[in-house]
This record gives sequence, C-alpha cells and structure tokens, in this order.
Amino acid sequence: MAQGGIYRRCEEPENLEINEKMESFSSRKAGGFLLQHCRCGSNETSISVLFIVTAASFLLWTIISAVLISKNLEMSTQLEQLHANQSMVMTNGSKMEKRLEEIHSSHSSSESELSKALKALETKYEESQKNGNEKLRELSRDSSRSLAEIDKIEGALLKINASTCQVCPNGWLFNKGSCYSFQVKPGPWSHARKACEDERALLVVINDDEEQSFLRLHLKQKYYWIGLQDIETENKFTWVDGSTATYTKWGAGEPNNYGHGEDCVEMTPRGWWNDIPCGNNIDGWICEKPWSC
Ligand SMILES: [Ca+2]
Ligand SMILES: [Ca+2]
Ligand SMILES: [Ca+2]
Repeated sequence: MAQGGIYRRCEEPENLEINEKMESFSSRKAGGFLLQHCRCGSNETSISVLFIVTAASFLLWTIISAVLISKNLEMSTQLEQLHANQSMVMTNGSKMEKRLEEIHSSHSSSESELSKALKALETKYEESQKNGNEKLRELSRDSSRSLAEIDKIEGALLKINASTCQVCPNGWLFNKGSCYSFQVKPGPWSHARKACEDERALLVVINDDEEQSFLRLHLKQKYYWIGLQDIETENKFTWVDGSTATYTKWGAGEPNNYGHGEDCVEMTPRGWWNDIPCGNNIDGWICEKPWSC
C-alpha cells in the first residue's frame, strides 16, 4: 500500500491532496519522513529510500529487540538471584530456627539441672539443720547430765567436809558464814574485846539488818557489848575491824554521849543500840569469827 501511494504521487501530481494524506499516513510509520523529501524522484531512488527505511526499521527493531532481550535476560538473572537470595534467607531462617530450638532445649535442660541442684541443696540444708538440732538436743542432754553429776560431786564433797570439819566451835552459833558466841560474863568493854581476841574472834561487827535480826533472837533479856565505839573521835563510830559504821540500829535519842561521855556501844535486850560509858559492867558480850573448815 505504501509503495502504491508513492507511485501515485509521482505519476499523478494532480492528485496532490490524496498524496499528501498518504504521505502523512506514511510519515507515522518508520522512515516516513524520508518520503517527504522525495516528491519527484525516480523509481529507483524511491526503492532505495524504501529499502533504507525498511533496513533502518529492521535495524531499529533489532536493536530494540536486543535491548529488550538483554533487559529480559538481566531481569531473569536478577530474578534468579532474588530466588537464590530468598532460598538462602529461607535456609538461614531454618538454620536460625533450628538453632533457637537447640538453645531453647539447652536452656530447658539447664533450668531442669539447676532446679535439681537447688532441690538437692535444699534437702542437704534440711538434713544439716535436722542433724544440728539433734546435736544441740544431745548436747543439752549431756549438759544436764553433767550438771547433775556436778551436783552429786558437790553433795559428796559437802558430806566429806561435814564429816571432817566442825562448822563452828562448841557453844558457838552459825549464821551466814560466821560463828557467834554470846558470853554472859559481866565486865567493861575493853575486857570483852580482849576476851574475843583470845578466842581468835572480834567483838561482833553488825553489817546489815539480817545479822542484826539473827543476833536479836538470842539476846535472852541480856545487855551485850558490841564492837562499835567512838573513843578516838567523838561521834565518829567505828567497828573493831576498822570499818566505819554504815548500818546502825540506834535506840530513840541515841547516841547521846550522856553525862561524862559515852564512847562504847551495847545492844539492849530488845536489840536497840545505845552508847554508854566504856567502863560499865554489863551482862556480857558477843564475839564473832568467820566460819572455817
Ligand atoms: Ca558481822
Ligand atoms: Ca561518845
Ligand atoms: Ca547513850
């Protein structure tokens, strides 16, 4: 059809309008623009141009096809590469999943072992605690037995001492580690003091209310010298052992140092203390010495 159009344009110039339309139609195809410059050439020229156009079209088509094929191959290659990458990713994913499973399994195994070890430790601790408590009870029993044995030994020792020791001399009274002798022999304070010393004793030194109460029980309505005096310094009462009087049991208004002076102390039948002249001859005196075996 294109060739017919060209022939008509060259042979029938009067049909210019038709030819122009044909040229316009041909120009929309490959190489059509070349026909616009061949209005009145020879047939050979037209054929050559047509050949050139056809060759150029073919060449262009070939190039485009080659480019398309190349692009297609490149895309295929890329697609294959993507498939390969996807496979690799999937393979790696599977490996990672497997590794995670292994780690999880290992973790579960370790946790189980730790749990077992912890239970074993708890069991050992409970056993140790039980054994420790049993040992403590045993020690406590041993301690009780030892204390009982010590008590027995002490009792035996006391019996031995009682059989070999005389707690106080005959006629002396025992109280709280001391022996007391109530001597009913009239005489002054200095005589009483010497008489006690002759017995390896002292005129009684009354240290507290307990001792005072014990002595009061044995007065038998008599007056006795005790080891208290203020001979050296008026109103500074000291005991025969050199100690200062801290505990006292003075009667009402005593000590009053009455008359020409009163520097020695007696115990009245009711147990009260009274300062009187040291030279008075009263009923007697009380000696005291520590208990000894
Ligand atoms: Ca005493
Ligand atoms: Ca006095
Ligand atoms: Ca007096």
